[in-house]
Amino acid sequence: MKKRVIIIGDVHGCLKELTALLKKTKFDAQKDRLIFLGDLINKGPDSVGVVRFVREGGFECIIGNHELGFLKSLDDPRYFNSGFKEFYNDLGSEREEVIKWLKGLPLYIEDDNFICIHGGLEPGVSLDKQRVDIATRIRTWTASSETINIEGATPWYDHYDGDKLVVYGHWAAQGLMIRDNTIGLDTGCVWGGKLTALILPEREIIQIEALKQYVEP
Ligand SMILES: [Mn+2]
Repeated sequence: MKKRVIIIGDVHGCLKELTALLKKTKFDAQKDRLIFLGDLINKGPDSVGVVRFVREGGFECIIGNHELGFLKSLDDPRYFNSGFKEFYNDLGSEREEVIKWLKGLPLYIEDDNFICIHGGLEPGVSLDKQRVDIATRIRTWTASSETINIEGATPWYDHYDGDKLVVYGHWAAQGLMIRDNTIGLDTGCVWGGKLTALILPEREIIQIEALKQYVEP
């Protein structure tokens, strides 16, 4: 059995930072399990390179709202924005394979001791019933209206009382958020922040500073 589980927050095309971060963790593909929290693509300099690294390495990845949005935009031109167009064009000869791979990404990964999901868990909904549009985007939750992400509302994790550690990304404005049973790992690398890895079971945090600010928050 692999000894360490290394979980990486939102990469958004920051391949150089990813390479440096894995080096800093002393990642060993033979010994470590490597999991990505989704949002590999968009905003940053090398989305194709990041996807290639994860896909060709056979590493695990869950789907983020940016992968989901990209797949939706292929069916509905209204969502095919400049970022998605660039990624689509840059994929070149890999395009068909990558689209197939993205379509196969799971919404979550569940282990004996942890759950990985991009945004978070919709309160009151079991893991296997989580809705993809919500679980990839949720930050805050308002019980009465069933709406999500109203500013100032309660974070979804305030409603989570499970024993399994939930590891999520997506909330770069919040940054690294360590609680007893939830850990948020999106530290805004593409905004000039950091790229973060969590190592289980020790709960060790390892980070790399962004080389630059690629986009404005
Ligand atoms: Mn996201």
